[in-house]
Amino acid sequence: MTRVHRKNLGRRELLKSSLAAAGVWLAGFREAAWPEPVRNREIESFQNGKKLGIMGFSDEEQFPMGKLFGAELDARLFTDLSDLNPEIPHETTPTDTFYIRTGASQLLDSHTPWTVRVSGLLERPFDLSVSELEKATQPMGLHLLECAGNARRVHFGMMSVADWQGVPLTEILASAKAKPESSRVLISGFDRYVTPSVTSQPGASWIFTPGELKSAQAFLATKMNGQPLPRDHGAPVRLVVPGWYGCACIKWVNEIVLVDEFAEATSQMREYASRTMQTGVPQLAKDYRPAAIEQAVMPIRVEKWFAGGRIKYRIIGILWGGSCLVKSLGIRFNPEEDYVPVDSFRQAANEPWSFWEHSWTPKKPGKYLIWLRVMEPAVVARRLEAGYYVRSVEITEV
Ligand SMILES: Nc1nc2c(c(=O)[nH]1)N[C@H]1C(S)=C(S)[C@@H](COP(=O)(O)O)O[C@H]1N2
Ligand SMILES: [Mo]
Repeated sequence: MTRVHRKNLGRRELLKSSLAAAGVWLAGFREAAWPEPVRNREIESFQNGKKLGIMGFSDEEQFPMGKLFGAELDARLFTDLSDLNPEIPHETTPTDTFYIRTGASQLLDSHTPWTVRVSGLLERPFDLSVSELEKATQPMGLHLLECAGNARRVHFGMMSVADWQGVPLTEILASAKAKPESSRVLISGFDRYVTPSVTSQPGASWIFTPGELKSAQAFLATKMNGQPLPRDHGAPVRLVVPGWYGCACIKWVNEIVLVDEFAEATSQMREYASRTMQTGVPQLAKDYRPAAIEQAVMPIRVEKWFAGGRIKYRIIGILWGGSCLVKSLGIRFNPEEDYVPVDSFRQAANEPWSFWEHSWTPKKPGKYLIWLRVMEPAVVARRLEAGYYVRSVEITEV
C-alpha cells in the first residue's frame, strides 16, 4: 500500500485492508518508531525524592530466583524480573539467569556429531550438520521467550530476553524440494529422559505452516548472547519462533519433517492447547491457531519513595507480546480506585519488551490488586483481561 493511499483511509478501513496484508503489516509495525515517552510531572517528582525501599508483591511464594533446581523435565530456573532497569530499553537477560523449563536430558549423547534430519514430503531427504548450521549462522536480534505456563506463583519468572544468532528456517526450507502435497513443517527435538517427570510429558515437537515460520521470522539458534547455546537451552541447536510461546521453541532440534494437511497434532501441541488458547484440543495440526503471545502488561516492581513532601509509590512494569503498538495503558488499584492512564510508557516495538512507569499515592493503607489494561478495544489481550498478570501489594504507610 502506498503512503498516499494509506492517508485516505479511515481507521477502520485501514485496519481491515492492513489485516488483509497481515504479513507485511506486522513486519512494518514491528519496526515503526513511536514518539518519546510522555514524561509527566508526577514521574519527574521522583528525581528530587528519596527511595525508601522496594515493596514485595503479596501472595507470591518464596522461590530461589535465578537459580537452577530439579533435573531433566522437572528442571526449572526462574528469572528475576524485578530488577530490570527501564533506562536500558534493550536490556537482555544474562545467559546464566535466563529461565529454564526442562533441563538437558542425561541421555543426550554429546560425543557423536549432531545432525538435523530433513525428511518427509520432499524430493531428497538430507542431514544438516552442526558445522553447516554454524557456517550459515547470522545475527537474529533480541527476542523474548515466555513459557505458556508462566505464573504468579513463580513471580512470572518464566520469561527472559536474549540476543540470538542462528539460521532462518526459510533458508533451510529453501534447500528442500518440497512435494506438492507438503503443506506443513514438523520440527522435533530430542526429548527422552532418565527420570520420569511429575509434571510434564516427554515428547517435544510442533507443526507450523511455512507461512507462519516466515512471518514470525523463526530460526534455528546456535548461539545466545554471543556464546554457543548452553546444554540446558537446547545445545547444539534449538528453534526460536519470535512472538510465540516457549512451548513452540523446541530445544535439541534433531528433525524437520515436511508433512501434509492431515498431519495429527503432536503431543506437545495437545499438552499446551489450553495454555496457547486453542478451542478445545484439536486432533489435527491444521486446526491449531498460532501459539502467539497476545499483548500483555504487568508490574515488575513497586518502589516506596519520599518525594514532593510525601510518601508515594513508583510502579515499574513491562509490556510484551502483541503485534501492534499500544497507544495508551490504564492502571487500576483495586478495590479502591478506578482505571487511570499510566503516566509514562515507551513502546518502540512489540519485541522484545518495553517499560512503563506510574506514580501512585494511595489514600489509605490496605491490600491492593494492581490491574493493567490496554485502552484500545481493537487490541486482543485475553490473558491480560482475564487477570492472569494481576499482582497485589500491601500498603502500610501513605
Ligand atoms: N526438547 C524440548 N524442547 C522444549 C521443551 C522440552 O521440554 N523439550 N520445553 C519447551 C518449553 S515448554 C519452553 S517454555 C521452552 C523453554 O526454553 P528455555 O528453557 O531455554 O527457556 O523450551 C521448549 N522447548
Ligand atoms: Mo513452556
